[in-house]
Amino acid sequence: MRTQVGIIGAGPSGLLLSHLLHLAGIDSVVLEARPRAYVEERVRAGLLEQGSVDTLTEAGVAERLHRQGLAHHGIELRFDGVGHRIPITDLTGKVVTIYGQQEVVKDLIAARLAAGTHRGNPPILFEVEDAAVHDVTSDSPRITFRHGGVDQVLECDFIGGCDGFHGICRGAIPADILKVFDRIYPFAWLGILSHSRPVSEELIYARHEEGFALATMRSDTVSRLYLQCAPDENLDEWPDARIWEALHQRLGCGAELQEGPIFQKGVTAMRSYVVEPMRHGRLFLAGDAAHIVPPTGAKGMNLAIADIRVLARGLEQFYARGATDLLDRYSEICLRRIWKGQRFSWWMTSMLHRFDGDDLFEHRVQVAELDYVSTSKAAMTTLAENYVGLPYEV
Ligand code: RFL
Ligand code: PHB
Repeated sequence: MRTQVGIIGAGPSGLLLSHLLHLAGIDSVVLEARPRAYVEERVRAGLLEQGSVDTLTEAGVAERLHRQGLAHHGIELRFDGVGHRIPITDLTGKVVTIYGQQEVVKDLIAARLAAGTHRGNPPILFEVEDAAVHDVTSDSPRITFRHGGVDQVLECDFIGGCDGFHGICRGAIPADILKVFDRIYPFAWLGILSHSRPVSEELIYARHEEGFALATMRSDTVSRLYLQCAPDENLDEWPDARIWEALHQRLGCGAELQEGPIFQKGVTAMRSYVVEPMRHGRLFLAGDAAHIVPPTGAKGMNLAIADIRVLARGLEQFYARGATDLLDRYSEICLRRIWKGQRFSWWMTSMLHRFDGDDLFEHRVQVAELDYVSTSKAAMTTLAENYVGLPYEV
């Protein structure tokens, strides 16, 4: 097989890259390890920055997003049992939108499949095994893989390494070139989906002595709720009743926290991780393949979308007029935004979680910071402009 851009991974990064390239008349093939149903049902992020919504809208894949997404104009910070609203839209003129990541993925897969086979190539191959990248520092890199029991080679001009945190592309950059920045937090999030009315119209981020809690949603009838837990938390020790009890306690809620059937449960590790550079020869890493953030700032999928904007534009300029300047600056441009996203995610995480329960100094400083952020217009604006997303460079 031969294509212009070979892409590994059908998450938000790989699918959006493939779609934006298609709009620019550039061919690509996406190779995905999992079945289609699996990637379409994988429950993850839910909050889109205004710029992410604009990007998907301009790309023509946001019709359902505009119908079903929930626009939010503020968030609540709750500490010492009292809620404080941060009026995001009043402070920034922008909104954030709740729309499940798997819905974005479904919309992008539908758009790619609708485009059909091109020059004999399918837009996406699911259930690909043993993908490996070769000759990435030459002008003709290759991806080898197996599909349906048959060994295959995909020859291309460029490779999009969009295979997430556990993918293989990052490992193709030699260790003496790759710098790794890593911080692992001493806690995780237990997340659930339940058929119940959301606690409030807006998200509630709660700091509590027992640990952090977040009340978010997917629709008017589906709640998404998170609890800080141990990194090695055993879900068997969390029957539904214990989850509801902890949520009531940490959110400080009465009847407004409606209990309902829990239909999904999972534990997510919390980590800040970045590699530099994000490019090696003709291999470009994007999204979680190059960086992950703790979910407290809701930045993961949004940073992935921002990377892809730069990469797609760079490839467009290359194919239109042989220009490489944007591709050459890909890593540098993306990393400037990524590090600001890292800083914001780390800061939100530090302010809201229980680290060492016995450290009363830390406790007082956290509460002072929350108090400051919810009373100073300057501090609130800092939170709000990061939360809705900083302006794009490209
Ligand atoms: P993905 O989505 O992990 O997709 C990578 C794809 O590559 C495939 N793959 C391979 N395919 C072929 N061969 C191989 N060897 C392969 N290895 C892997 C995988 O099967 C997969 O399909 O990465 P991508 O596209 O970069 O997207 C990143 C986002 O998924 C991630 O940043 C967000 O989910 C993070 N995140 C959040 N981000 C937000 O912007 N807002 C949020 O509100 C938010 N909340 C969250 C989150 C992540 C969470 N979890 C579970 C990690 C909340 C949670 C709980
Ligand atoms: C979500 O809706 O899943 C969500 C929202 C905000 C966050 C993290 C997750 O900070």
